[in-house]
Amino acid sequence: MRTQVAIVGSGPSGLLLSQILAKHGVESVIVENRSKDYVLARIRAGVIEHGAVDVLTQYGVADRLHREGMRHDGVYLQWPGERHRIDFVESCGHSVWVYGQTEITKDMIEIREADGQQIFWDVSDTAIHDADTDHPRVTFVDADGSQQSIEADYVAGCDGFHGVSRQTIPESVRTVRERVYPYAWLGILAEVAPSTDELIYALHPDGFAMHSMRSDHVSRLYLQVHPDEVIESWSDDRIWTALSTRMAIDGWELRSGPTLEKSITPMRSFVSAPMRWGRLFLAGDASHIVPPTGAKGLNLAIADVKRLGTALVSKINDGSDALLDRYSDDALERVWLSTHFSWWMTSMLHMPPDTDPDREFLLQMQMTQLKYVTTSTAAMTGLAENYTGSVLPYP
Ligand code: RFL
Ligand code: PHB
Repeated sequence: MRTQVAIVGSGPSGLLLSQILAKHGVESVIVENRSKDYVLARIRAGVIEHGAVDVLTQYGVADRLHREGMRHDGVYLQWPGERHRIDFVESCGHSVWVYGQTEITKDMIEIREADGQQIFWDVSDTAIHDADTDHPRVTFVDADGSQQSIEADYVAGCDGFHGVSRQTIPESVRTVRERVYPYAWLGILAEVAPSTDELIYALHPDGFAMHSMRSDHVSRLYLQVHPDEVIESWSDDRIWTALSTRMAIDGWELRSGPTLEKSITPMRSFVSAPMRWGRLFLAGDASHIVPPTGAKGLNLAIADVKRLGTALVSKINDGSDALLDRYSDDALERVWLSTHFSWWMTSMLHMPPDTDPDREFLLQMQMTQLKYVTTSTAAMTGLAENYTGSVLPYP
């Protein structure tokens, strides 16, 4: 079969790209190696920058986000005995929205399918061929076991960190910059009303803890754990006790409830550049990963895809190469800004391992940073403009 843009991956990046292209009359086909049910159930991000909300709104996929999402005008930073609020609106004039990535994905799949988008679910053996020529191809085995081939003008690699797109780019062309953190996040989704009006990020001698939410009756919470921990050794009781201890503050109580999901995620910063090789363009987690502490992963994916979609439309509809040629360099500017912010937030809020020879020094740096960022107007503004994604304009 033939299409204008072959999209590998039906996560937020691939779905949004197909939506942007369709709005400008450009045809695409998506191939996804998981089942639709699996993609619809995957639980991930929850915080959306105002600029990302604007992009989703502009492309007609944010109606439910505007009805059900929660606008947050600030965030709490905490350490034992103290909880401080950073007011985003006062500091930088912007807010963020709390609305699950699971819901964004669901909304986009519904809209794309209603629009007639071709999505191959449950494929295997995806491979990208001849991306450095004028005739790239994506081959795969479909859900029925038939071999398929898509000839396209361009290929968009939107297949996340473990996908095949990035690996298609020869090692000799790619530069990887990476940091693997000596801790992981244990996350739970729980059927209980949030115990807070805004997100809490807490540093505690037992490790980091954080309280987020999905709705007025579903909470999302995280604990710093050792990267080798297995979820089986964390009973609900153990998790709630750890959360209550690490987030304890006088006059406040953490409500607990049945867990709907729990999992452990390793943490890394990873950037592979360039984001283009010939007619193959990478977007989102396929090209870069950030630790979740700054809530940047999904937002970076949305910013990449807005930029890539606009550039592809400009080339395909108007014959202009200018935006496509600048895509990688321009996208990487925001990638590095968010990589820095996520690394900074992560370093400020997680307990260094007992084995770190610099542990006592690092702890002192963390407390100094936390006190500074919660008292200096300039430092608060820095956090607020990075957290809300307002340092750089959206493309
Ligand atoms: P995704 O979502 O990984 O989607 C890639 C899709 O490609 C498919 N795929 C393939 N398809 C075909 N052939 C192959 N060979 C394929 N290999 C893979 C996959 O099945 C999948 O459907 O990447 P995308 O679209 O770039 O989106 C990125 C975001 O999902 C990610 O950055 C965020 O979830 C990160 N993240 C957060 N980001 C935020 O902005 N705010 C947050 O609050 C936030 N919290 C989080 C997070 C990620 C987390 N985890 C589990 C990694 C919290 C957690 C716990
Ligand atoms: C979430 O709601 O899942 C979430 C919120 C903020 C983060 C990371 C994850 O920094």
